[in-house]
Parts: sequence; C-alpha cells; structure tokens
Amino acid sequence: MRPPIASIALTAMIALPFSAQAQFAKVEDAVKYRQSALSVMGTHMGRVGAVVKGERPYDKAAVEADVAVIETMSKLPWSAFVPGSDLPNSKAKPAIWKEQDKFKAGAEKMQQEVAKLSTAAKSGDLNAVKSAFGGVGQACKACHDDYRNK
Ligand code: ASC
Repeated sequence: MRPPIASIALTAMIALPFSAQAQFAKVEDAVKYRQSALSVMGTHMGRVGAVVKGERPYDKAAVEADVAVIETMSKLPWSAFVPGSDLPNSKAKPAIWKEQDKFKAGAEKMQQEVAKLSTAAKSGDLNAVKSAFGGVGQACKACHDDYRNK
C-alpha cells in the first residue's frame, strides 16, 4: 500500500493538469481551437475593414452581424493558451506564459475595443464604426507585435 500522503500527492499531480486544461484533451487541440477562433475573427474584421476602406458599401445590418461574430470570437482564444502549448506549428511566443498579466491585459483591452465597435455598429454611424474599428485593429496589432511570431 502507498502511504496516504504519497497517494494524495500522486492524485494532485495527475489531476492538476486536467483541471487547468479541462477543456482540451491535447495541447494540439488547444492550438487548433485558438487559431480557429482568431481566424474567424480575422475574416470578419476583414469584411468590416472593407467597408471602412470604402471597398464595400455600408450596410448597417451586415456590419452588425460581422461585429457580433467578432465579439463572440474575441472571448474564445484565451482559455486555449494552456501551458505547454507554444508548439512549433504555433506562432505563439513563449513570452505569453512569462508575462501572463500583460498578455491578459492585452486580451482584455482588445475585448473592450470590440465592445466599443459593437456600440458603434448598432448606432449606424459609419464614422463611429471607422473610429472604433481603428481601436480594435490597434489592440490586435499591439498583442501580435509582442506575442506572435511572424
Ligand atoms: C485584422 C486582422 C488582424 C489584425 C491586425 C491589426 O483585421 O486579421 O490580424 O486586424 O492586422 O493590425
């Protein structure tokens, strides 16, 4: 029989990684998940960006629908930056896990900018959309500069 203290320690060692990464069976799944959410977000940013640049006509309902997707996606990637998921096929820099507070602050800043974009999209004011879109783009870029390999 194992002494109780050892079995408690063993249980903790086995259980801890799963409680931290409960939603993903493998780190590869976490990478795929966050890349998927960010990719969908980028697609819809591109659609709003085309309107902002005047390449597509402004349609309030269409922009609102794009921004609703962006807002949902903006909440998803962060739980998937699990420890040990800076895999070779990921562009995530190891700094993410060394600067967790700064990384989290960057993610929250982006979500705040997206909330402003959502308000602007609902207002129907294209100039407000343009301005808020710029804020989101800057928040995306700030994090990419610090935490994403080229
Ligand atoms: C986008 C998109 C990004 C960011 C970034 C901002 O629309 O796909 O990755 O904005 O280009 O600089």
